[in-house]
Amino acid sequence: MKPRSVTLADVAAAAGVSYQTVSRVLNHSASVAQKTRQKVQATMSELNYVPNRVAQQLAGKNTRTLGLATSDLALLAPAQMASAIQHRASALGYRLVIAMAGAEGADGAVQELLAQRVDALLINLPLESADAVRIAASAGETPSLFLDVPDDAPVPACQFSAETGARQGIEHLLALGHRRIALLNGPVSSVAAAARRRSWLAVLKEHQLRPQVELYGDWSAESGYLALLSLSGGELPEAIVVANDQMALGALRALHQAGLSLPADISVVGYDDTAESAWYQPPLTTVRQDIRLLGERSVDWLVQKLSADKGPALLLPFTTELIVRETTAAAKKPSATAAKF
Ligand code: IPT
Repeated sequence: MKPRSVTLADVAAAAGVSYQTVSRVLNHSASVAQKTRQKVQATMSELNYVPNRVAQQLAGKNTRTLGLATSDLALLAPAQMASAIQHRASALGYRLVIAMAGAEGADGAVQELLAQRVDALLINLPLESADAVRIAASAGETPSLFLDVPDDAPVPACQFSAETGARQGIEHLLALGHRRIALLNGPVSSVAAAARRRSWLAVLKEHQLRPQVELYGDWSAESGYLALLSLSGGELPEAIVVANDQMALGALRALHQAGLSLPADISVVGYDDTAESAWYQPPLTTVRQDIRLLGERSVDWLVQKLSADKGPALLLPFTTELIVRETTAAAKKPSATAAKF
């Protein structure tokens, strides 16, 4: 016979507290004294008590579940964001349900999460303002926080200023004396990629410069590698500013294969500073978005919104930081730089 599973009432009896107290501990209520909480938790683990989340959900209005609709988790930045969000959510007693946007796009992913009765939504998908507004409306009462929308989108958003970030990368190259600068842009479908490109072009214009060449990739290392191969035979730029570190990784590989050494022959600056970027060869100079911090703050904001009568203040854009490592150096004297790729 299957042994009877341990119930909440069993825990209450063994810990010598009421049923309600055990329930409050499970729901992370602040009204339980520290000592009582510890006693209840110790009893739960002694008895191997496994809370029945489904029953809890059916009994209450809240499911203590957050939903994350995200870009493809095969990409490092969204994956590291999801990791930070999941850690923070569990620390605050929330479960996380993830939906990657597939063929159904953002709307499908959000509907899938709403069907699982999530309390609130995080949306890390590149969305134009009008799409974000439509999705926020389709979520009805469920609070939503957007992580990849234009700066002026009229929805709650938590993100880095693409304008400042892109400026930091390219101004670093200009300050080192580089003038013949190539852009390796992200995909045209990305709002953030478009914003980074706009900012690079604006900075170049301020210096009466234009990009030597514009290349496009899809954020992956392979696309960065292939984009650089298309330069083959042309005049080598002095520097390349890249819309993310993964594409920079592929670019580094192509440059290495062409027999060029960094930063002596060419400078490269990336964008993101995902955890791997310090381990590239050479270690990558890049613009850091503290993705972990952003993920944590996003969860905090939503949880605060769920628990307070008055919503928390709107989040201001986060600031990026230039991290100078070993892929950038001062421009050479003009005569030495007109090498072919
Ligand atoms: C953006 C990253 O910078 C880029 O590397 C790529 O992973 C992209 O996400 C995927 O959508 S960060 C985003 C919050 C603007």
